[in-house]
Amino acid sequence: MTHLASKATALGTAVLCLLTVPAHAATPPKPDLTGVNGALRTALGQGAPGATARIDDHGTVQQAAAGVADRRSGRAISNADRFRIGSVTKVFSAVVLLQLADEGKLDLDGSVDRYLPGLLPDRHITVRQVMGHRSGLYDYTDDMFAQSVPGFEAVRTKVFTYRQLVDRALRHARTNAPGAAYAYSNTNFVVAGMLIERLTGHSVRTEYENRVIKPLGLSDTFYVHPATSIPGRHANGYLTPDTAGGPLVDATEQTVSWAQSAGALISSTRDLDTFLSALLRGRLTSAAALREMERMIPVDSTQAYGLGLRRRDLSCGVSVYGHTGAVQGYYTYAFATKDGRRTLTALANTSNNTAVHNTMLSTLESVFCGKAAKVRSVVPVAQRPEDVPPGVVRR
Ligand code: REX
Repeated sequence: MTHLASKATALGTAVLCLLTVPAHAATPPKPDLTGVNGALRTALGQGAPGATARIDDHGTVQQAAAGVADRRSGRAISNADRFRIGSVTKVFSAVVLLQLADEGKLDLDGSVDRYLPGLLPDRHITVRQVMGHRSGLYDYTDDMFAQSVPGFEAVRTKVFTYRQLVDRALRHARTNAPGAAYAYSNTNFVVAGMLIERLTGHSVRTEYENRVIKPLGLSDTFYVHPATSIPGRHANGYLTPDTAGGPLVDATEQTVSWAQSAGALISSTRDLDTFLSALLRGRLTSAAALREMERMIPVDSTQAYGLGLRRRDLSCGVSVYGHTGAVQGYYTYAFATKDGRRTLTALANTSNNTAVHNTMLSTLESVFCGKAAKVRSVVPVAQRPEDVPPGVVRR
């Protein structure tokens, strides 16, 4: 064999190795910041006033931002702006519950009825089923926000008790028998908030602060319910109306009482990167509790759900862990590699806009699959996963 031929064979073997090593076992390719910037600009073209992304890759931070935080003043949006994180709140609630399990105060396989007697009609519903959206409890936000703008304006300044929210859910038939199927429902994480308050004797605010916010030094993270303002520098949020071409509604000021422990936290891209990395690196719970959180039930061909934690399987074979969030005016994307060493938090300051949502999801491809990302074009409505009720984007 000539020298050249042996080199060619070695190269061939190397290429073959690269192709056969399972992608999840390999280090993900370098983040593609050009792809991220392109996605943010596309989101602007699709109606988002502003969009940002912050990547922390083994301690190296890269940031991108496009558009405005405030349409009236025209102030540019940046990664220093705070915003409403919607369902990323569920990860915080799950962490508190898992810490309580670590302390021996909560049995994940115990019945909710054991801790909150008489709350739910079915005594067989377990804590684990609630945290994994397998309880069958109807999502009261489905009818609350059937009409996006009127639904929002009807609750913008309302203050609900947890029980009122659960009662709204119980007016509807359950979606499945306990444990029988995955069906995403905010009701589950309202029950989670009730469990936290019952087991600790404190508000969820106190528990988020003492167990997560203070220990990690998350200085942009707040639970202010039922106050309606975001403290300090923040991005305004703009709800897209259901009627095409209608004016955006500034939804920044609201109690978010309709979500509470299912979605009312305020944070920043930096704090969410720090939070997810700490969680996945085992700094917030025992290793055993983290494993429970990461035990996933498939949602569809590209997603799975654990306990308050989503997994998304990307086009290059890399899987990422975190959560999406959607409250009026804000789409949030907070995901990390399983080892917590690379994190992405992205934000668009609009919601109820499927095109913007799909574009923002493509930032995950750019960040975790790099230039090789096969960015999927806008998913036709008919192909949307089962856990997305009509009009509510919740992937
Ligand atoms: C509420 C309606 C959607 C939003 C919702 N939000 O369930 C929770 C959440 C808190 O963040 N879930 C996300 C409204 C999706 C998740 O878990 O990933 N939509 C809007 C409508 C639709 O009103 N008619 O888009 O602003």
